[in-house]
Amino acid sequence: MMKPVYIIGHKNPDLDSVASAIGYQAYKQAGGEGLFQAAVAGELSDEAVYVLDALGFQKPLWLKSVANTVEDLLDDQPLPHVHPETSLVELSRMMREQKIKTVPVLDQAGKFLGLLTIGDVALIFMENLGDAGAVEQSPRILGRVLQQKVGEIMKSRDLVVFETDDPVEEARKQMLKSRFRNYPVLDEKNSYLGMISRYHLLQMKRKRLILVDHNEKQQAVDGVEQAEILEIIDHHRVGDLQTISPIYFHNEPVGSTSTLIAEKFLDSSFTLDKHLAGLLLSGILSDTLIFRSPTTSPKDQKIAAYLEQVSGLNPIDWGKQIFSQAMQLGDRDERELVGSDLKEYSSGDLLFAVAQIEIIDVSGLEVRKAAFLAAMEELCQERGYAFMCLMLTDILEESSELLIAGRERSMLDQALGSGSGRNRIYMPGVMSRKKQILPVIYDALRRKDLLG
Ligand SMILES: [Mn+2]
Repeated sequence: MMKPVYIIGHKNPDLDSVASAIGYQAYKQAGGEGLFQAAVAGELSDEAVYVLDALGFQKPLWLKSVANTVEDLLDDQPLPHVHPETSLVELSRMMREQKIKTVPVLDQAGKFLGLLTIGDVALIFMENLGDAGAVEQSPRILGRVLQQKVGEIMKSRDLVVFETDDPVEEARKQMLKSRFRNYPVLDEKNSYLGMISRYHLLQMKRKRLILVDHNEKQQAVDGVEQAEILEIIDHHRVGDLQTISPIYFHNEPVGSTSTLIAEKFLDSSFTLDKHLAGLLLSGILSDTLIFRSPTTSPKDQKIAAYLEQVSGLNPIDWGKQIFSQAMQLGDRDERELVGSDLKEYSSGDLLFAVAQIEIIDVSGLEVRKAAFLAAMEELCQERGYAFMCLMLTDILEESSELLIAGRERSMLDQALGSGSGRNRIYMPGVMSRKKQILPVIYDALRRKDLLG
């Protein structure tokens, strides 16, 4: 049971973060350095679902948390087990030869039925011999005892059993309270996976991660502080994650992480297949808003031309198709839409969020703006954002309208707009959250700090 390295993007996974996770899994796997598994930290965006489906990809594994769980305590090799019809003679031999003190009893399908400890076995002998009084009786009694089957004497009640996704902290408390020597670990289908003991707490192997398309703790999968980060590949500002050892950290101001992943294939001898080329191209088109975003770099253009060749997809046509068909605006309420591409940020104790909706024509959203603002106020209340803003970005017109909410929204209004006190700011030429909005917010926060 080898545990994979998870390659995972940010929460509220967008197309670029999903494409780069899948792409980097293929790249690492081609390198043959071990087992890698693309994962996502939340429900996929409509756009990502649409593109994965169109290009024939499975949805990556959804990891709800990477906090330490009982799974991380298990040895790679599970210890031996017995079946209910195993005799006590066989069981005793096994315990002696393998030097084990607790043996699980499983049915033919590997489901857990109970267990036997060396103490249980000793007790059975002692109880049977107990009142015999006469030593000469003992061989006969022993013979009878040894004929018994494991199924008749195993313990199947009052056991402390763990499931793979139980938090380690919880397991630790239980172990200290109950003080058994060993504890069976089962999956949700009651299949036996191994045995853990207090010794395993010291040997715990944390979950291993490669982060793509983000590097801020606030945006990372829950429990990231307990995991081991092996690499980061990103194109955002450098945030606040800390690592214990030096790691491979590739951060470059290009339009998408998919660009960086595709470049790795280009620089290697690995072949990039047609579908994956299409997926990485989609990641670039999505993040650069079909090359219109000011984040677009010459490298994005160059890599996209290469991916166009391999995939046979025309970037402009395919890009428009992604943006026009992907977002299911009609089916979703305002709260869902605001949350679908929302990123949280922190500065000192202050928490805020910037969400974005990018579409071909935003005029259809006019009637929903009041409802968007109400949903945003609600989110600020619930999650403790000092303020939040929603960018309604019109890809063809190359502009955004910003809706702003929260108790400190006047700060945002002053930083971004005229300070007119309105909660809507029209910004021609603004399309990029990270390049045109975030720096302005951080700058305003910094000045506010300086002035006290
Ligand atoms: Mn990205």
